[in-house]
Amino acid sequence: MGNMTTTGSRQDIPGDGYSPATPPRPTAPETTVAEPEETSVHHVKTYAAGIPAVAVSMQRGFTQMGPFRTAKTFLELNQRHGFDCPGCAWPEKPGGRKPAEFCENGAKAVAEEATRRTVTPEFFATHPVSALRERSEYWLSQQGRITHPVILREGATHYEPIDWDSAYRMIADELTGLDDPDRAVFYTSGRTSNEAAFVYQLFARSMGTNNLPDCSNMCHESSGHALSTTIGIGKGSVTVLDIENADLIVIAGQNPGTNHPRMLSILGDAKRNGATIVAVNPMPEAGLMRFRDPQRVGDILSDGTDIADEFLQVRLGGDMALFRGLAALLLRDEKRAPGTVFDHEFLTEYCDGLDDYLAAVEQTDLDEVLEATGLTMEQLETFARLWERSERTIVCWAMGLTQHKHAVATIEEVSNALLLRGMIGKPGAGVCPVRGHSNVQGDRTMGIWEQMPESFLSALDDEMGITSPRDHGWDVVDSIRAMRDGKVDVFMSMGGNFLSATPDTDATRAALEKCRLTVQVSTKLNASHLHTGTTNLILPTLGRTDRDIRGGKKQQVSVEDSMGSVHLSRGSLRPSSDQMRSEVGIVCELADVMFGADHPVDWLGLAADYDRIRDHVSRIVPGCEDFNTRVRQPDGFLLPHPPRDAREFPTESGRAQITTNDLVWLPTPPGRLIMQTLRSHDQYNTTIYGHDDRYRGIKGNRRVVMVNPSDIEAMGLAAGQRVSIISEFETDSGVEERRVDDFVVVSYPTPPGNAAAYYPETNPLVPLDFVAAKSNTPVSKGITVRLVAA
Ligand SMILES: Nc1nc2c(c(=O)[nH]1)N[C@H]1C(S)=C(S)[C@@H](COP(=O)(O)OP(=O)(O)OC[C@H]3O[C@@H](n4cnc5c(=O)[nH]c(N)nc54)[C@H](O)[C@@H]3O)O[C@H]1N2
Ligand SMILES: Nc1nc2c(c(=O)[nH]1)N[C@H]1C(S)=C(S)[C@@H](COP(=O)(O)OP(=O)(O)OC[C@H]3O[C@@H](n4cnc5c(=O)[nH]c(N)nc54)[C@H](O)[C@@H]3O)O[C@H]1N2
Ligand SMILES: [Mo]
Repeated sequence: MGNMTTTGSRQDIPGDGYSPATPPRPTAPETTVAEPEETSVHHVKTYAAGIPAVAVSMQRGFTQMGPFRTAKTFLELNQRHGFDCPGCAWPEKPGGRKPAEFCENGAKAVAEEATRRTVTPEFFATHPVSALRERSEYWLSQQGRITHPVILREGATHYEPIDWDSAYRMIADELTGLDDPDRAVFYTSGRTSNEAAFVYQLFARSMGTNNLPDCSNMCHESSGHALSTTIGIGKGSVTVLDIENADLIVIAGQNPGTNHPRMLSILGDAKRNGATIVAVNPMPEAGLMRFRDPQRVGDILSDGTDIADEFLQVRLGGDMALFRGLAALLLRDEKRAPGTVFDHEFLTEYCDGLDDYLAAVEQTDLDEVLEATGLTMEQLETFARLWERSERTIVCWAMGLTQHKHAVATIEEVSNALLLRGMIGKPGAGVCPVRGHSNVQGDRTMGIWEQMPESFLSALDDEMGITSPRDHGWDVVDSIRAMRDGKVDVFMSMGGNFLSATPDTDATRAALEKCRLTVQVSTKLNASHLHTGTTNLILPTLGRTDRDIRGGKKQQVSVEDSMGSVHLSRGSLRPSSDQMRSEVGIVCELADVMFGADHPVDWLGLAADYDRIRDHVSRIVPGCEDFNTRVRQPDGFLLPHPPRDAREFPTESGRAQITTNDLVWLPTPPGRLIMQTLRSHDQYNTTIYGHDDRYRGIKGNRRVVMVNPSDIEAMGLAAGQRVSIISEFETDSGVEERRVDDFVVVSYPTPPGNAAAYYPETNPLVPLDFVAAKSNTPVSKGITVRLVAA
């Protein structure tokens, strides 16, 4: 399998030390949380899922929820009449859903939300904020669900309870008193439902600002930007059915075994249908290598399915060079046998920009490609051969492509390679940016974006009777800059953990502390509640799993998955406190206090019946017509996607754009490493479940830096040694440095010159101004660092 040399043994399943065959059965949820002690490093796993994954799921459920709630919760997860998994945005397979349509990490995400542990006013009375600041994100998130609205008043040492009406009054007074509505910023994290997202952006725009940064700015913004340019719509062009029917699937910069485990089942199906799968990744990720489907008895008993047929262990940031190199070989072969490689009919009928691009491809220096990618000519030739033979090619990607300086250009290069062979808008082929948060794509559809197009704004104004501002607002990075520069008084956050998720933690902390009022609508405690504006409010909200009753009616919300399919989600668990309110309720009640009864929007009416929100949306968002009826169909409905549906490209010229960019890659400077920040198997973004990274064989500590053994030796270090990581960032006035201490060096088969460490512990190393061209996404996967012995 490719050039993978360092792997663990596949026989090590029963004794891997993590996976009891039968999970323990505590009768009540556990309540004590210990901080971690030490690191140990085992073999890198070469398989994912299987029995250990099932055992972990059940154990997580018991620990957080107790047995009864566990059974109820897992039975309803991702079922037609249940709730949508808050874990990731991977779609459920339409039609026959399997009895347990979830994965180990979905189960963890659910257990974390449905936990019976609680953070009450008594908790806040006994824990001063100064003490909570010393705690890790792990400890904070393990305390459980926040039960009551609480306020941290100016100069206070503790949070204290506040009633909802006073909280709304305080926010409304602050917002009404602003000199300029743009002195307020409204952040959204991608778990927010369509309905909540819609009323939230309506609130911000009614107030007069487009300052609607969201987690997508740090996530797939580069994909949206690139695809809008190339195919005219910033969303993926394939469905699950396409994946099952593709004959070549390339998975670049994505770790599905951990972050989208349900994707592995579908990849397994695709393989059984004859697909070849190519993994492009600096890390030999377990999920890409071998997969045991816990839903297939045969797989559990055997070694499972080899997922990747080819493993291209690319250097960090080498993907643009890989796809340019591919194009160079395609051009060479097309010249040798004209008409056999390129899809000329497609190119002539649908595409612009071919000649300029081929002129650039002609100039490709293949030696540079090999240096940039770290691959061999043989691997590049194999990749080209697979690409040329494929009739139905799909490229899937995630953060490994989007979080680079040249992310937009890289994704445009991927798109070029597909367009050359006419791989957009036919069954089994296309682009597949795999989204992160479970509703991050839906939030955008509902208007959460600082630069929504005029077509949306004017439809919104006509339907709702408001006048939306037209100037673009601030995204995440620009919001932090504005806070830093004293331009923001009020920061509100609909979910998420703004402080820890954003780059340059120290700078962001200082920026947040400059606000007069910060407000978080949250389910669980996190660091953003502890480094705040002068006054801070935490408003406790219902999650996906919670029953939501309003106006005497059981409400349901909707979400859009990674492939543009919209469906309902209904929570059913009894909330941990009667003080929690739904996100929709919170926004609408606040708006009612703020705008009064004369406002053109009937805010309280919307909160009493979410169908009314969907009715408005159905008249504003193309493709959502008849929302309430269609979303109640068994699998919901699919939003239109002109390139996928009809090879129509809604670009300015009406044609797909083949784009030409200068080749960029990331050489490693002498004595330095290029480092990526990524997720372990035991976290959901900044919510840390535990300190093990099972598939990578790392146990007991997250403050580790994974380095190739040859680099460890060259730097005169040793595995297990404690180091500081110092990042270097060139500016006009010299090199800026940032530093984190107390990390342990782990010897790991990452490419020479490349390193990896976990997010969010390493976010202090990512400079605020180090962003991707065009998308403004923080460069979390390509920072220059040096390691210094402690
Ligand atoms: N359990 C769980 N599920 C999640 C999340 C979670 O935290 N936990 N987060 C959710 C969210 S918001 C998101 S966005 C997704 C994230 O899903 P991923 O994008 O899979 O997440 P990362 O851990 O950031 O992994 C990036 C992968 O890209 C590789 N990579 C890094 N740099 C490069 C590069 O330059 N080139 C290539 N080819 N590969 C590279 C890394 O080695 C790693 O395998 O997952 C979602 N699902
Ligand atoms: N260095 C580095 N930084 C990164 C990344 C990286 O790979 N490397 N990845 C980036 C990516 S892809 C993303 S998406 C962002 C994630 O950024 P965010 O979305 O801001 O962060 P999360 O950790 O997902 O937010 C967790 C918090 O959300 C709240 N929450 C959970 N569920 C709900 C809910 O249903 N409703 C409400 N109101 N609140 C809820 C809880 O209080 C919890 O503490 O981080 C980005 N930052
Ligand atoms: Mo994300």
